[in-house]
Amino acid sequence: MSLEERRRYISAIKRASTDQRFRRDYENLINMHERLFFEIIHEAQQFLPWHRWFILQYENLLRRVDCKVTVAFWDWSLDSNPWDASNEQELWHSGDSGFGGNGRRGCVQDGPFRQGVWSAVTPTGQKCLNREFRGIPPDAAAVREVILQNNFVIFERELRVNLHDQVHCLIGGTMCSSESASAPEFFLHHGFIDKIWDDRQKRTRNYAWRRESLMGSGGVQATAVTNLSQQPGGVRVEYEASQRENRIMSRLKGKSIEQLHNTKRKSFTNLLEASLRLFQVSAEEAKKAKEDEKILQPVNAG
Ligand SMILES: [Cu+2]
Repeated sequence: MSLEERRRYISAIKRASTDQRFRRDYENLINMHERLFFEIIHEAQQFLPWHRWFILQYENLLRRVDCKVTVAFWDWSLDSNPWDASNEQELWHSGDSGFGGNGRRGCVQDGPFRQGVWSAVTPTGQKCLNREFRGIPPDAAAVREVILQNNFVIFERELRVNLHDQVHCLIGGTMCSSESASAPEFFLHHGFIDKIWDDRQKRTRNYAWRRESLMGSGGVQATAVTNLSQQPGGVRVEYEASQRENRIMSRLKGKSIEQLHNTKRKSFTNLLEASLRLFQVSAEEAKKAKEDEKILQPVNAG
């Protein structure tokens, strides 16, 4: 996004979360995620379609504020220094086109969502937005390995546990809690998780979703959101790759999982116990995720 687009996106979030006209709907939406946190929305059965539906509800709300806004995504796999906030181009910059940076004693102290200027909505009241950056997210080669996974059950688990759960807790603070949806970066992270699912859907659709209602959706079927070009309400979604992504992908495309695994690259942070705990990953699933991680990590750590 250009800096101007980012400013516009941020001001739409701020208006949706503070303006009387939108505030009630915003609270209801954000708090729904907290209420359902320990239900099947974070299990294989509904994780991907539920969050795709949830992003769309959020986008629909933002579009009532500003009809030209769409939910953006943050590709954390492309940043060699993911927590950099030193210049305007960085997500975590303190200016009005950035999301602000790391918390100090928890609370975020700079940028448009800083303490005293903006509060996170939670079921128990308003709180400062918390962040506790730590570690290195999985890199582009690891993400590519996940996309190349032909077995849907393994793909879904890697995407959910190794990528999604993990990055929630690498950002830390609010994002590593059941109140995570109240952090504005929640939707940037989920936009990217959804894009990865879409990237695999473009490769193969070797999985049929069950006809079942998504929790709390008032009857929207999981199957109603699986095709990104035909979302509820006549919405068509396209994820646009950045130039950076295209550049990096031109080096990775055509490589097998095995070749990616053997490519010399930097390793990333191993699964945090905090993320396994938060998302209540079962002992059996955690064991498999740790096995998968050995394949996603490079054999030749640079
Ligand atoms: Cu969630």
